[in-house]
Amino acid sequence: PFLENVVKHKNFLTGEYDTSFIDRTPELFIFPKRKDRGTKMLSYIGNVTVNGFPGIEKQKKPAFDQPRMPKIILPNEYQSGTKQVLEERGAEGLVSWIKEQKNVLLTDTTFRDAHQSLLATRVRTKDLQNIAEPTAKLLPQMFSSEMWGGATFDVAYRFLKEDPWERLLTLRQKMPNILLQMLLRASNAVGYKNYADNVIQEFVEKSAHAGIDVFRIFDSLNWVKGMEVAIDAVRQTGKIAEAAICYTGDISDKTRKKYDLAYYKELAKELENQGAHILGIKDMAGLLKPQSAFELISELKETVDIPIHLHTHDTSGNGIFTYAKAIEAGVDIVDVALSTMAGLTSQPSANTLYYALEGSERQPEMSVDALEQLSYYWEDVRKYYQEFESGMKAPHTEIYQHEMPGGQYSNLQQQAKAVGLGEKWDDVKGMYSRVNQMFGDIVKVTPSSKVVGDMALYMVQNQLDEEAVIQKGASLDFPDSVVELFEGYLGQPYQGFPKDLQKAILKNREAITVRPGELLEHVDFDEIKAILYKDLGREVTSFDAIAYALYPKVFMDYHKTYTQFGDVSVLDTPTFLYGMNLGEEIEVEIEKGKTLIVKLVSIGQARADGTRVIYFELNGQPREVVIKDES
Ligand code: 3PY
Ligand code: ZN
Repeated sequence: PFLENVVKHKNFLTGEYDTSFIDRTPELFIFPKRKDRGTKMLSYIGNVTVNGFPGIEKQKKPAFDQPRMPKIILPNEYQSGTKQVLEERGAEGLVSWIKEQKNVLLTDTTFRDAHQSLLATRVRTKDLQNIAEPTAKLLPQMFSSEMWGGATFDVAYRFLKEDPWERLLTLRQKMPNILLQMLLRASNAVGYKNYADNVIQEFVEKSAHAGIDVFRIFDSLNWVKGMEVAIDAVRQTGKIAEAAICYTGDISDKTRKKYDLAYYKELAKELENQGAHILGIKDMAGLLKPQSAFELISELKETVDIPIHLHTHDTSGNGIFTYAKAIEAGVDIVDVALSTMAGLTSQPSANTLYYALEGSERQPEMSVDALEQLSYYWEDVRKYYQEFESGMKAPHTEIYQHEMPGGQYSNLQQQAKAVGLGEKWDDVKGMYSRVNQMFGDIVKVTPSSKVVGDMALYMVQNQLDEEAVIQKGASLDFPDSVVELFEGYLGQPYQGFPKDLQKAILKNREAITVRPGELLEHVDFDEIKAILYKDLGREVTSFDAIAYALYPKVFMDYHKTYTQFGDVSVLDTPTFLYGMNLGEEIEVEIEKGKTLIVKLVSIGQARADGTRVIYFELNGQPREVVIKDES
C-alpha cells in the first residue's frame, strides 16, 4: 500500500516532489481503513436511497442497460497523434502543423461542452474514464478532446462530489496521444468573478502540469485587457494559447452596428498581437449564420496568420451548414460532438459533418465506424442523466432573438423553477433579450450571461420593466452579480455601460475602469495550505489550494461530504444518482482489484427521531447504517 500511495499521490503525479517528498508527506503512511470505507459508502447509498439526489425527483431506480462498448478491437498501442506533434515540435511547431493540414481538423467536445449544454454538466468521471481509452485509440486523428474547464470544474465538486483534478489526471493517462483542451474564462478562471493575477497564473501552471495542452481563453465581455494575464501564463508553460472572440449579435443584420465585421477583425488582430497561437471563434449561443460564417472566416483568414478554430452550438439547427460554409472559407478546426451527444444546445454532430463533407477535399480524416460505435456508448450513458435534460426536443430558431448561450439554457431554466418562475419561462426568455438591450447589447457568456439571467429573473419576479428600473432604481435592491458587473468587476464592455442605468444600479458607489486584477491582492497559497491542513487533516496539495482559492465554500462542502461518505466517485452512476432498490445487489470496485459486493436488504421504519436503519449485506456480511430521513 505504501508504494501504491506514492504513485497515486497528486504531488507525485504532477512532479511536485523532491527527495524530501516522503518526509513531508505523512499521509503516505496512512493506509485506508477498509472497514471504514465500506460503512461510509453504505451511508451514501442509504442516504440517496432514502432522500434522493438533488435535482432529481425521488423515484425508484430505473432499469438501465449496460452501456454498449465499441465492438471494434482496440489496438494494443496508441497511434501517435497531435499530442506527439506538440511534444516533438513545440507550440510553434504545432501551429505550423495545423496550417499544413488540408482536411478540416476536429475537436471533440463530448467530454465537456456537450454535456454542459445538454445535461447540466452532470456527467461523472467514471463515465468518461470508461470510454476514454477507446476514444483515443479509435479516433487518433482528432485534433483535441475538450474535456475540462468551463462549468465542469465547480460542478464536479459541488454536485458530483468528485475531484476535477483527478478527472484530468485520469483522462491524461488514458488519452496520451490527443491534445487535451480546456475552456478558461480568462481572469474568471473556472469561476464566476475576477480573481487575483497569481490565482490565474497558478491555475494555468498546475493545469498544464496535470495535462492540459490547449487553453481556450475568453473574456465574457471580449475585453482583451482581461485576457492578458491568462494568455501570458499559458505561453509560459509552453502549451497552446487559443485566445477566443465571443461571437455576439449578427453581422448579417446591417441595422445592428455594434458588433460588425470591423469589430471582429480588430479584435482578432489584437489577440494575435497579444500572443495567441490559435484564434478561437466562440459562438457560444449558436448565432453565427451560414453566410455570416463564410464572410467572417474569409475576412479573418485575411486578417491574421494564426489558425482559426470555430466553436458553435446547434440550437437553431443550422450548425452543420454554418460549419460547411466556414470550412469552405478555410477555417482550420471546428468543434463537434459524437452524434448521440450532439445537436440542439450542444455542438453539431461529428458523424453528420463527416458525411456532409463527403466528396470535399476537406473531409475530416476519421473512421466513421468508430464515430458510430462510440456514439452507441453515449446513447446509453446519456439515459443515466435523463433527469437533467432540458426538455428541448427540436431546433429553436428563437435563439436568434434571445441569444442565450447553449450552456445557460438548461441552467437558467432550473434557476427559474427554483424561484417559482417555472410557469413563466417564456417571459424570462423574453426578458433576457430585453435586459441585454438595456445593458447596451453586451456579450453574453459566462459570467456576463449569468448576470443578464439574474437580472431577467429579478425583473420578472418583481414585475419591473426598463423604465421602472431607472425610475425606481434608488429603492431597488439589485442582485449582487448585477451590481458587480456595473462596478466594473467583470471588466469593461465594448463602448462602456449605459450611464443612466449604471447610476441607478450603483447609487453612490464608484465604478472602476482598470483591470480588476490590478486591485485584487495576491493570494497567499502557503497560508491557504496551512488553513486547509488543519481542516483536512492531511497534506494539502496545490490542487486543493487552488480550488479553495477559487471557491472556498464549494471546496469545503466537498471535503465535508468526502469525510462523511468517502470516495463516492467509484460508484456506478445509477447508484450514485438513485441509490438502490430493495433486494438489488451491486459490485463496487473501490480500487483496482478490490471489489465490494453490496446488497440492500431492507429499510427500517422511520423512528421518532426521524432516522431509519438501513440493512445491507456487504460481501455477504450483515451491515446496518442509520440515515436521517429528510422527508
Ligand atoms: C463556460 O464558460 O462554461 C461556457 O461554456 C461558456 O460558453
Ligand atoms: Zn460552448
